[in-house]
Amino acid sequence: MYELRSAVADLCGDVGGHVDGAVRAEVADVRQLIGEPLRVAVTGEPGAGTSTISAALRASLHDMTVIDSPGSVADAETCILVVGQPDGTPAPPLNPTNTIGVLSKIDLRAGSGLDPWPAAGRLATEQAGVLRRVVSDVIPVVGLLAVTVQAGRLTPADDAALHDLAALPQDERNVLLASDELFIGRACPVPRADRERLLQLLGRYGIGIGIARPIAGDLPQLLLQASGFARLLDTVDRTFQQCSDILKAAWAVSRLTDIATIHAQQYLSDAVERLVREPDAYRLRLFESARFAAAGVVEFPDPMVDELIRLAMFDDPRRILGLPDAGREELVAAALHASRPWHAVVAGGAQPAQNRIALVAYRAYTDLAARLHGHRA
Ligand SMILES: Nc1nc2c(ncn2[C@@H]2O[C@H](COP(=O)(O)OP(=O)(O)O)[C@@H](O)[C@H]2O)c(=O)[nH]1
Ligand SMILES: [Mg+2]
Repeated sequence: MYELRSAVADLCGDVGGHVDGAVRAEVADVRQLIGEPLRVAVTGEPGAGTSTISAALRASLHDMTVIDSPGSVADAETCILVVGQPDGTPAPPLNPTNTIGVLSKIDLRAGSGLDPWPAAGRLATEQAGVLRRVVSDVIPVVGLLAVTVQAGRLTPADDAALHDLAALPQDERNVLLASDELFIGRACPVPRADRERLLQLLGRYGIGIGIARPIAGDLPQLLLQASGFARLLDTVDRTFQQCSDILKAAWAVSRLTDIATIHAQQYLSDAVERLVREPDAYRLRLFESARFAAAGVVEFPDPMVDELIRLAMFDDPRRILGLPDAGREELVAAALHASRPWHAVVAGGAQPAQNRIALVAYRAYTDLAARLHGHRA
């Protein structure tokens, strides 16, 4: 299989022999990074819960490098934006092709004792709309519960303390769980230090779940479910990990382009240009188009932007066309059908930037149809 990242690594090797000094070192750096695991930078406003999400991801992802980068965005192929206060400060210049949004601390958004999930789901959907030029989705989570479970922080002593709390009269439990101050400060048979620790590990939402669990309930399992973290891991897997070839290659190409520009290095910029024009590298052209369209730099209707993203990110025709069960004939027809609106953009005399992107998409669909057709013969 053609690997984009190998093609870019080869380019780095070749260019290294033709340039020297700082440029050679920077190109060697890029080559080195291409071979390393995919990096995800986790960013957000201070206090949004960035470090907590980073720690939970680090404990869960074994083939990705997680960079906790509050404030500014670290250099990485992918990004997770932790949304703190909705309508807070403007989002950093990120892009839906490689950024997932997370709405964290959702347990703190509901009144005490209430299920935060219904409101969190609505708020996340609303934020996903507001941030649709910045992130591909906004996923609500309780980061605190995710890190406590995934990093294995709960001890048998914590479990025992939860059991002791569960044995208290219902009224007493309700009062304890009414506020952090009452939970820590009120006289109670469970030692204060134990309660402080539980509050730090689980928050009142998690403690409530621990207390209410059925006798045979698996506590980590229940807490993880309540954290909503599985959906985030699944999205990271589907849209980052499974697309790591294009994400790493696109990142490297954009780094190399920057290096060529900064150092006015013609040999390097020519080499990048040649690579990007190669027929096998069409997904790099698609990725660039998807990036511009998704960020709103070039205007297209949302469904067309989604098509560009799928064309750039996925290899599997069924995933690109959104037809998981289709046979070849149906896929060929769908690819040709999907090419038409893009052809119409080109034929309609659009702006040059729109035109270029529409041509790239049109060719991608017609090539896909031809490839599928060829397979059948
Ligand atoms: N209740 C609750 N507290 C959280 C959650 N996530 C983080 N926190 C707490 O919020 C505080 C700030 O979190 P941190 O991850 O350090 O935020 P950062 O400044 O964005 O890195 C810490 O005391 C965390 O324990 C959450 O999902 N629920
Ligand atoms: Mg932090």
